[in-house]
Amino acid sequence: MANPLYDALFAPHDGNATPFLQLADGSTVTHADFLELVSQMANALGALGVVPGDRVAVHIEKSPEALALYAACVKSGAVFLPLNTAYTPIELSYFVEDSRAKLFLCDPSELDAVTDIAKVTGAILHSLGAEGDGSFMDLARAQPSHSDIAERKAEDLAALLYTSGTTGRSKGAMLTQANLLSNAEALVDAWQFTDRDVLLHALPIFHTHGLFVATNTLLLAGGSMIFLPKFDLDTVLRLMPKATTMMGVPTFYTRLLDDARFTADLARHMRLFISGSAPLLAETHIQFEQRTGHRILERYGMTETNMNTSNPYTGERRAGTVGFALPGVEVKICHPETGATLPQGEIGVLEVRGPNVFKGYWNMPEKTREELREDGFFITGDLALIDADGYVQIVGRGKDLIISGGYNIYPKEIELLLDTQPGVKESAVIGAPHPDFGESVVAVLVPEAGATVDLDAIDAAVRESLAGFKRPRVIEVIDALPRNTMGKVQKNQLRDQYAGVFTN
Ligand code: MCA
Ligand code: AMP
Repeated sequence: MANPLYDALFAPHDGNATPFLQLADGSTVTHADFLELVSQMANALGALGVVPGDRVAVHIEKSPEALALYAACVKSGAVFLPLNTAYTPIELSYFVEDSRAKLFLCDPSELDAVTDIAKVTGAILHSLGAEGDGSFMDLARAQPSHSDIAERKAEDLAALLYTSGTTGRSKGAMLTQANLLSNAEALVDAWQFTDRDVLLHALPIFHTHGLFVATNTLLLAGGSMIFLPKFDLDTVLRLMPKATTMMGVPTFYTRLLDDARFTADLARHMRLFISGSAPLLAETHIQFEQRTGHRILERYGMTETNMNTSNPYTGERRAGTVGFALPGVEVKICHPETGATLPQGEIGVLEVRGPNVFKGYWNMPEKTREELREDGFFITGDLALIDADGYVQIVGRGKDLIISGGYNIYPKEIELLLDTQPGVKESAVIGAPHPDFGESVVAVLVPEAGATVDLDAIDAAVRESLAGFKRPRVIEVIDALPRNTMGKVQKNQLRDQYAGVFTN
């Protein structure tokens, strides 16, 4: 019997009384404790009729139990489908329905709000709370603490992660066991993780960054994590002296730099700071080095591909670049229309191929064909160049995407909602530079002739439908959207016009 991901990440720690998770209150979860809970949860999944290949959708707060659930899915062959805790019930219904999840686990506090979703989709509904409470935990605790490891092949699905799309409809990226394992192996090697490492983990665990890049890498290396519910500056500053490494989005680093308590002394014993999910400003990189003596290591990835490139561990970590392709991964810069490979130094669309690249979009064969070439190259939609020394620079996005504090926001989803609001003729949503989040959302509305738009009502409608991080922080009302001769909205013009709304 084989289950490559479980065998590599989890099985080696079975029964070991070594520390795995150090919690904010000072308590520790050992590998043995963790894996015992994983077995109980795997048995609970079995008791609910979950079989290999079934999707388990989870909308639960970060906790050791939530992480154990990921491991339990791997162990029992289920496909783990984590969902952003900020999603509203309206957003959740799409994911549970589209994935045809067998089981939907929610926070105990939202049971009432999501009962209908389970009814309509036929998913079994259980709860799991951040304090280890909830009906699924009751079921798990009543189970034996040994469970079988489901047989899985390298190409079998381990996770389904939804990523928003330019049409406003999210796509489920199908990630195989081999995708996740090959990337964890590459990262342990590239960033020299060992069992002596302690990772300061303040990222959410419903995205690639906090779930796979952080957790899988540390599990494979045998290290431990200071596992925090969220990025809370005071807690991060308090616990940093116990860590050796940290992974974060650029907002983590700008928030640290904005606080005078973050000093070279506090970061003295740290081995490595890693940044990704959004561009790290060269200015942040430089300030960080001036303050601490550490050069942040920036890397680049996507939900569909895990990590693609990284600055070197030894060698120059170059500000404004995302380094070189990871071992086993190929990157090339292509012409946006023809797909032809461009000469070194030219800007084009970055394409990537390797064992890290996903299997395709769930139930969207056409989308898959559009973005994943027959020869295995995935079209990222990021605009990039490769400099004379081989460093990849992400210079922009060919896709209409806003990245706010590391969360991706597709304007189309917000525009579709705004366009249906009373008095609104049309809308355009853009990102503008934001001092804390890197970028934040601006909505530009055009009213129907003679109508006045009720901005408070619009804000309320957005809050009801969409996760808070997608909410436009500024709404501007104008007479007409700028268009080119073809009638296409000129978002670049709007971006220039509103570039200073958050910074001036
Ligand atoms: C929270 N809020 C936000 C964001 N986060 N608004 C805009 N952008 C955000 N990112 C809003 C909430 O809606 C709320 O608004 C208010 O801020 C306070 O919420 P809270 O949760 O307390 O915020 P926070 O703790 O300050 O969170 C900011 C954060 C967090 C720490 C930057 O967003 C975060 O942990 N981001 C990491 C995202 C991440 O892991 N990305 C990886 C994606 P209101 O008051 O109106 O209710 S994976 C990926 O991209 C690829 C694969 C890769 O390369 O890694
Ligand atoms: P996601 O869809 O959440 O996986 O986000 C992936 C996108 O985040 C990529 O396509 C890039 O646009 C962006 N991204 C991730 N890491 C970086 C980085 N280091 N620099 C610039 N953009 C990045």
